Amino acid sequence: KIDNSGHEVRRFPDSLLFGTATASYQVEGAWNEDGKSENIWDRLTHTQPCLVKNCDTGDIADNSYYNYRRDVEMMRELGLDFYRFSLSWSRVLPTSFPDQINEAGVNYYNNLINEMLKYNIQPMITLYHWDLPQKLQELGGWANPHIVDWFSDYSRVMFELFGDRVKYWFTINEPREVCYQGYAGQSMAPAYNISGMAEYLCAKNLLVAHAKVYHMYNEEYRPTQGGLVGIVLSASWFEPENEGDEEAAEELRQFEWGSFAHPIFSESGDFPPVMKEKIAAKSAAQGFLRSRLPEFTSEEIDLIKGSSDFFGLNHYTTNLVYRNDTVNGMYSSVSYYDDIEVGFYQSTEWPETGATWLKMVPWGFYKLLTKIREDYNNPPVFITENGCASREGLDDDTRVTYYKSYLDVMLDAIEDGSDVRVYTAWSLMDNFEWLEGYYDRFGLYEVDYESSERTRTPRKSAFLYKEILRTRTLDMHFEPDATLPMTI
Ligand code: GBH
Repeated sequence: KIDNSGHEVRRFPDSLLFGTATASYQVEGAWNEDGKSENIWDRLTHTQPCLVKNCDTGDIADNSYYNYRRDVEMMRELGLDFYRFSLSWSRVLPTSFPDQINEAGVNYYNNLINEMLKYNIQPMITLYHWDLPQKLQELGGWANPHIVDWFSDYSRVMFELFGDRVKYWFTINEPREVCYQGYAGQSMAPAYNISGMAEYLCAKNLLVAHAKVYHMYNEEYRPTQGGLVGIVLSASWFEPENEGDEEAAEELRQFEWGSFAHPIFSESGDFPPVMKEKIAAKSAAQGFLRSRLPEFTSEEIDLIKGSSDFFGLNHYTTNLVYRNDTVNGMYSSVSYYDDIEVGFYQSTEWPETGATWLKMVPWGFYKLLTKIREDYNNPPVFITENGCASREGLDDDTRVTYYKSYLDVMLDAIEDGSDVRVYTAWSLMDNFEWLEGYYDRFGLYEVDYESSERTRTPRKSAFLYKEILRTRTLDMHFEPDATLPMTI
């Protein structure tokens, strides 16, 4: 289709929903107010402060606990169909358990939900976006199999409280980051750093917990509440560095996201075969009496298989992969990367954005969507996060180019038959970017951290997104202007 000025303009499917996302610890602030208890990010930022850039904390963040009306106003300015946010477990259940429900915390989420619904903006809720109550961490967190019950009980209370109005639920955001960064590594709370061991326990327990909650919703709440529930996986695209590296690239894909996608979305279920084989062989050679990758029972395999109404996908960037069986020069050491035996990096030729790990590689997004369609029998895909970082300032031309080019290839994948139903820009506004503090900015709106109001101002990309949502088309030549007034 050609517009008046002769440009190619592509139309999005009428049924595609557009929104933006945030997460509780990244935006809410009010870390110890109105009865909220401590979570693992409160603990990490307060006891190891300078692990985070500039020693930043989420104590105040965007102060959304008090600014929710402005947040909804921004959603209206953009013309969003939905807004994805997460619940702070320790805000609603300060003891971690359902014996005490914190009314003030519940009121906050009710106010936010009701304000959105007033303007026909659908709430999409993530139950767990990384801020585990500290008490549960001290009991082992996701490495303790009892988390299956803890997470089920918490989720049940949330379905009871909000499920009359909320029709889209995400159980867990990015198991890969939860387990591989938080338990194997130390770039996420709780920073256990027990690689080759803790992440696999975490993965197993997390998948069972997710599946239990899926079935609980499916059997007990769906009949009356009628919503959808699924998981959100992070997946980078992994491209072989050379032709001979396809096997290495595929193995990395299976470890990085197949570990969570295969048990849920494949026909056979269970962890990916290559992951089971590699870890079992490594474990035996290292003198372990059993594989460091725990096994599922056949009941658990069946429970997990098919336990998501859609493939929730967070995608940001692409890496090149090569075979490396002397990872870090420490072949005999027990670790996740030693189990995989690959190395990866980003090409210096790819355009940079404001985050060191995030280069702009739209064709990787296309390849990933194609692979999901082919490997998992074309599931409905919800893009639950996509976006890039910038620094301060309203002229975020790189982000404008990023969104145009990633949406363009998403349309290519849809034309090929990918069943993409939801697209979510990360993020509505700048927020606490975990170990990067407030340095990496992902917002369509800039947040002024010098102002006590945490003033929000639309960037160029906000005007682009608004135009895309208004017209439901993608015009590669549209040039947004951030000096215009933003209207509703
Ligand atoms: C998402 O994670 C999160 O869901 C969201 O909360 C976050 O704000 C958003 O992305 C933006 O980061 O190469 O060692 O520096 C994305 C997961 C985070 C995985 C950064 C790769 C880089 C690790 N990615 N991480 S490193």
